[in-house]
Amino acid sequence: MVVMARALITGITGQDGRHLAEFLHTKGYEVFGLVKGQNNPKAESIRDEFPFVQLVPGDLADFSSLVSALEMSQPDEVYNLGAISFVAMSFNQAELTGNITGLGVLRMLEAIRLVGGARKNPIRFYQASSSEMFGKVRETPQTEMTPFHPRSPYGVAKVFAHDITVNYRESYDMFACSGILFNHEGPRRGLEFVTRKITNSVARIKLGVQSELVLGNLEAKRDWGYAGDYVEAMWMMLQQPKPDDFVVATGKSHSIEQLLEVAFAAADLKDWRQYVRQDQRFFRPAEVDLLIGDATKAKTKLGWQPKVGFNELIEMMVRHDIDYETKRAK
Ligand code: F7E
Repeated sequence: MVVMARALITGITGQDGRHLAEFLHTKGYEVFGLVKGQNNPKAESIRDEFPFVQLVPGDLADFSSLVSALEMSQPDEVYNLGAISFVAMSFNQAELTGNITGLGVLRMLEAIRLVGGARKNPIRFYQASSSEMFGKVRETPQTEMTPFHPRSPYGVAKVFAHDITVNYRESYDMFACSGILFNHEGPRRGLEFVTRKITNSVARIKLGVQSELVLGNLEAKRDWGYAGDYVEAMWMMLQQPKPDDFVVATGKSHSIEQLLEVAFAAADLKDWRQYVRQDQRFFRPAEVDLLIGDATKAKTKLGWQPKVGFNELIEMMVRHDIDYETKRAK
């Protein structure tokens, strides 16, 4: 009898949770997704789009709910993708961000120690670490060895989460890995993030339902890759003989201005400057100016490679948003 591997994903309703659920399903996994709240509309959309996912109630703010979720799902692998993930929001809801994005990881590690301790095969744990931990960067490009200097409550919470994951690996010999993922995008990205905000606005401008696009800092540079490529790296990390941490990035950086250039051109709109206005409201109290990752370790040890390039990614998102907005207008 073939026994299917079992995976529990937190953050199943987010962009990465959806990509990972799909990916693990194609690999033959039984997929469980942690969903919080009562009558959660996002959980409903998971039921509709991914009927193979078994939803388990629980919240990263509630330790005993994590214990129950692990007992219910009996996972071989836990992917912790759940977080308050919007950097701008973390400045206004710093305590909540610390509690979910930071302490939530400690609760999950403790729950795994408690429930997984008695198992023959230890539960393997993946933590979604972030390039935001590098913040005011100490070196370029950034590697697994680059010191952290976070610039937001989100970044600070992710540093705690990263360090506690390393600490549990070293203290309790847990199979715990962190993927230090640089920005990763796609049509499933939330509209609050800059790539999707731009590609969706471009689509709406093209269709004549929006006239301007209001943004913050256009000079920031990010290493943007495709989310579908990045979830494969998460899975690869948990298939290694030993747990470790890996940077996942494309190695190429672009400014928001370059992003605007590519996005407007993808919809045959000339001169993005005539549509874009800057407003103080979208600037952050402290900014991360430049991120560019060196994924050599992931390439050599995991055999991971990004497949989708920057222009291809933005063009894919603009195409998707033109379709999406055309359907919405009908
Ligand atoms: O901002 C600038 C903004 O919100 C990118 C998350 O997934 O990646 C993401 O964090 C840049 C920043 O992503 C607007 O100031 C200008 O410099 O798309 P974002 P992020 O903050 O880089 C990392 C790896 C994560 O871990 C996070 O969870 O764009 N920017 N004008 C703007 N950003 C937004 N959102 N909206 C604007 O109007």
